[in-house]
Amino acid sequence: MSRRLKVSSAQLGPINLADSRASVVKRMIEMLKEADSRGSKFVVFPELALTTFFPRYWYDDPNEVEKYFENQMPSPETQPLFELARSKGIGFYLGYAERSEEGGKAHHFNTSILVGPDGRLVGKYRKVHLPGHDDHRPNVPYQHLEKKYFEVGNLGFNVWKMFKDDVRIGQCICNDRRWPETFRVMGLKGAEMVVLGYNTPSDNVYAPHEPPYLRVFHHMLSLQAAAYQNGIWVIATAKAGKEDGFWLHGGSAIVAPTGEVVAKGTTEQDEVISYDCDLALGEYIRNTTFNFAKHRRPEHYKLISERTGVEIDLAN
Ligand code: CDV
Repeated sequence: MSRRLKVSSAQLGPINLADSRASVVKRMIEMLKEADSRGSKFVVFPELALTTFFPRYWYDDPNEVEKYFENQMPSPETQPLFELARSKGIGFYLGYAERSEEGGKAHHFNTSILVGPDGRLVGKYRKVHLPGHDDHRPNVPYQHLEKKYFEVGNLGFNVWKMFKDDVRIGQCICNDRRWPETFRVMGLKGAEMVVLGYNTPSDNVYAPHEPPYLRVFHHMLSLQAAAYQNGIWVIATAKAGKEDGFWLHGGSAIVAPTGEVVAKGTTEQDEVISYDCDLALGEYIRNTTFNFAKHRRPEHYKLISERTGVEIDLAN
């Protein structure tokens, strides 16, 4: 019997500041129903899916930013989504801003979770690669303050088994997808599929000469390279469109282990794309070109885990 998993990526269009969580969850529920009508068993929602992409805004008062964070998951507003998914036997990935109390202290993370088809929490991830800055730069059209509002994730990159076929699924968030190390760690842990959500501005405020088409090209390049180089399925879901005038690109995609794009969003609105993934497809890649056990040479990769930034280090 072949192992297959029908997945859907449920892209969200813009969420403006005035939009309530309840209204967003309503939209997510409609997309979950659409995914169910197509026979999907797994739905991937975006990064920070419940609110606008708030790290673009500077808040002087730290208490003001607390309104974007969830103290528990499921929260009262997301409970209907969890209930519907469980009643339909659908698992999902959800990104949100997490506030947790640990060691008597409040912590803030950019988090995603995997929820099983029985409604139970399977696994949690806290974003490792936080882009942007933590200082105030009022002279740019928008800021990117993930380094101010979130701590670096402390759970590492993990892989969990899900669904009746024990599909090995890893998760990461947005900027993580640009770093090959993210996927290689999960590849080494036996991932067959990696899922992620993202919020990516269409313009690069710190390099304004970069055109929007290049932003989408680099996004796709990262997904396709990661899929092929690890022989895994990659599902990536955007929050897209103009949030109070700030433009996030779409391009939600399902990428096969061959590196080929098998489904891609065509809008910057709420949109579901689906594909029936053959989990055996990556095996030949993982057994030949990227047979890690046979061909990797970690003795020559040490610098990757020892050095963060470039130090000019010439051999002549
Ligand atoms: N949410 C993100 O991590 N966004 C980044 C932007 C800032 C480049 C990304 O890598 O898409």
